[in-house]
Amino acid sequence: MIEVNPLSSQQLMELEERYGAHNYHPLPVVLTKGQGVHVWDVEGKKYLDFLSAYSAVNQGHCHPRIIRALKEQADQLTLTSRAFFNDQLGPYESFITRLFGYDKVLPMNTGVEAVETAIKLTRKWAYEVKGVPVNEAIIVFASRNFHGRTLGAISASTDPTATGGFGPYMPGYFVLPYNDLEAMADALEDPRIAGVILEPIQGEAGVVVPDEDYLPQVAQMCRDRNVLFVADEVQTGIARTGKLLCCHHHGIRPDILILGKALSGGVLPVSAVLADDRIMMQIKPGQHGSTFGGNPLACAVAVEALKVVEDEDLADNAAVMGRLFRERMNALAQQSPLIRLVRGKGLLNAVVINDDPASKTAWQICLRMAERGLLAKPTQGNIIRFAPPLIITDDQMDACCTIIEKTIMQFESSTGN
Ligand code: IF1
Repeated sequence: MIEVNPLSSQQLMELEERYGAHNYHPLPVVLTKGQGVHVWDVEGKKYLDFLSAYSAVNQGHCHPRIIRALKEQADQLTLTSRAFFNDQLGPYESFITRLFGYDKVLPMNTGVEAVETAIKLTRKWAYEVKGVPVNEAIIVFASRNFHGRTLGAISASTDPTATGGFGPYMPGYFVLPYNDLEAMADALEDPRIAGVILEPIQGEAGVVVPDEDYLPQVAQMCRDRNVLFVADEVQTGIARTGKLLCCHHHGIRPDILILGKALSGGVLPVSAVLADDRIMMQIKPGQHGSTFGGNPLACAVAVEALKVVEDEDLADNAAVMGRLFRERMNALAQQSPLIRLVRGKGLLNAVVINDDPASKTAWQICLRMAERGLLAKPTQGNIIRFAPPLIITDDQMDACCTIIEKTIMQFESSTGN
C-alpha cells in the first residue's frame, strides 16, 4: 500500500505554478514514489517510467543497494569540503579510474559542472602543454548539442530557446555541423584548436546517432592534430546505450571523459571528469573545485551505483532490451503512418512522429500513454524519447510496447490520420 498524499495532483501542480519559476513545462503527472522501473502518482496510479529522469536512474528508482549505501554513509559523514581529506574519496577515485581506465578523476556534482570542468581543463592543457598563445584557445562543438544550462554550456548551443536573452556569450568557441567529417577536418586546420567536445549520441537533439565512422574518425583527427577529444557521456554513459560507455561501441577512448546522471543512480548529483595525468595534472591546487564535489556521501553512493551496473549486467540488458524495443517499434512503423522513424542505441531510443514539430501530436500521444500507465516525454516537438531504467525485464518491455502500439493505433483512428 502506498500512502495517499493529503494534497491532490491538481493542488500540487497549482503550488508549483504559483510559487515556482516557470522554467519547465512538465507533463501533468505528480509523482510521489518510485521503485525499479515504476513510479506512482499521488493518487496512487502506477506508471512505467520511460524517461528515467533523462537517464539518471539507469539502475532503477530507489535501488535497494544504492539507497542502503546512501543511508549508511548519511549516518556517518556527509560533507567535509575539500579543505580536509575524507575516507570515501580515495577509494572512490581509485575505483572509478580503474573502471574507466584513466589516471585521474576530478569529482563535481551536476553534469554541466563536469562540462565546465572539461572546458577549463581543455583550455589549461592548450596553454600549458600545446602552447596555444594566451587567451586564444578555441573549443569545437557540434550544432544542436546539449551540454547543460550554464553560460559556458549555452554559449556553445545553437538552440535559440536555450540562448535567447542570456548574452553575451563565452568567446573561444567554434560550432560546426554534427556528423560532418569534412567540416571537422577543416576546423582542425586552425592550430589554436584545443579540443573537440561532442555527445556520442545527441540526446536533446532527438537521439541523433551519428554515422558509424564519425566518432572514430574525429578521435583520429584529434590525435593527428594534437587536439583533445572530449566526450560528453553524461547521458550516454553508464550502460545506457548497451555498453558501459557509448564510445566503447567504437573502440575509442576520449582524452577527457565527462560523466554525470546515472553515476549516482539518480540519488544525488554526482558528476566526474576523467583524464590522464598529462591533462589532469595541469590543474593545480586552488585553480578549480566545488564545495560538494567529492563529498563522502556522493562517493559512497557512486561506488555502489557503479557496482550495481556491473553486477546486474545492465549494459548487456540495455543492448538486448533496446533491440527488442526497436524491433517492435519498427514493426509498428510499418503499420502506422504516424511513425516516421525509429532510432537509437541500447535503451536510448526515439520515435519520430510523422507530423510538424509545432503540431503537438507527440505531446498528445505522451498524454494518452500516461493515461495507459507509461511515462515518456517529447523533445523537439515531434520526437518521443524512450529511455526506461536499464533493469527493465522482457515482460515489462513487452507490456510497454503493447501500450505504445495501442496508443498509436487508437490515436490514428481517433484523429482520422
Ligand atoms: C534539463 C535534455 C536530456 C546532457 C548532456 C550535460 C548535461 C545534460 C549530454 C547537463 C543534461 C538534461 C538536463 C535536463 C534535460 C536533460 C536532457 F533533454 F535537455 F537534453 F537528458 F536529454 N550533458 N541533460 O544531456 O547535466 O547539469 O543537468 O546534470 O531539465 O535541463 P545536468
